[in-house]
Amino acid sequence: MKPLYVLNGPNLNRLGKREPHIYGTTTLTEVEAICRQQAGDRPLVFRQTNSEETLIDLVHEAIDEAAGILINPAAFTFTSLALLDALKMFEGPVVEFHISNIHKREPIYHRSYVSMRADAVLAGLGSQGYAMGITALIDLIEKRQQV
Ligand code: CA2
Repeated sequence: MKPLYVLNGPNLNRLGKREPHIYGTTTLTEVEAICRQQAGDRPLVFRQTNSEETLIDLVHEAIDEAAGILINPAAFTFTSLALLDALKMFEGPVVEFHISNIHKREPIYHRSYVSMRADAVLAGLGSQGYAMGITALIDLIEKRQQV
């Protein structure tokens, strides 16, 4: 079975340690455990990087390896056409995930390039919401297999 890829962008390695009023107190290590538990028997690759280049390289790796991608691109959501281009090369389902509700925030957080490729977007469910992101991704993968 091909793995699910869960990719996390810049600063998310600090999750649970700063701005708990926005991002909560759950750490990224705990998020990984949540994702693995929700994925059940499905293999899962979980990565975080602060580098745009590395994030694009990870999407390239997923193009060859992954059944689907759940991505929290963090600030690259709003800036990276290169990330959008890489995601467009991926043929499986893509779920865009944000811990906070980006649409409730300042206007600079409202235009997501990644949403132009994502099959589904989840925002505002907190870190525990990664579990729902995994369920949504598996659902999208299974629906494609039925076609
Ligand atoms: O809500 C999200 O998941 C975001 O993708 C997080 C990004 C932010 O740029 C997006 O607008 C929404 C940034 C996360 C900043 O990382 C922190 C991690 C821990 C504590 C404070 C900030």
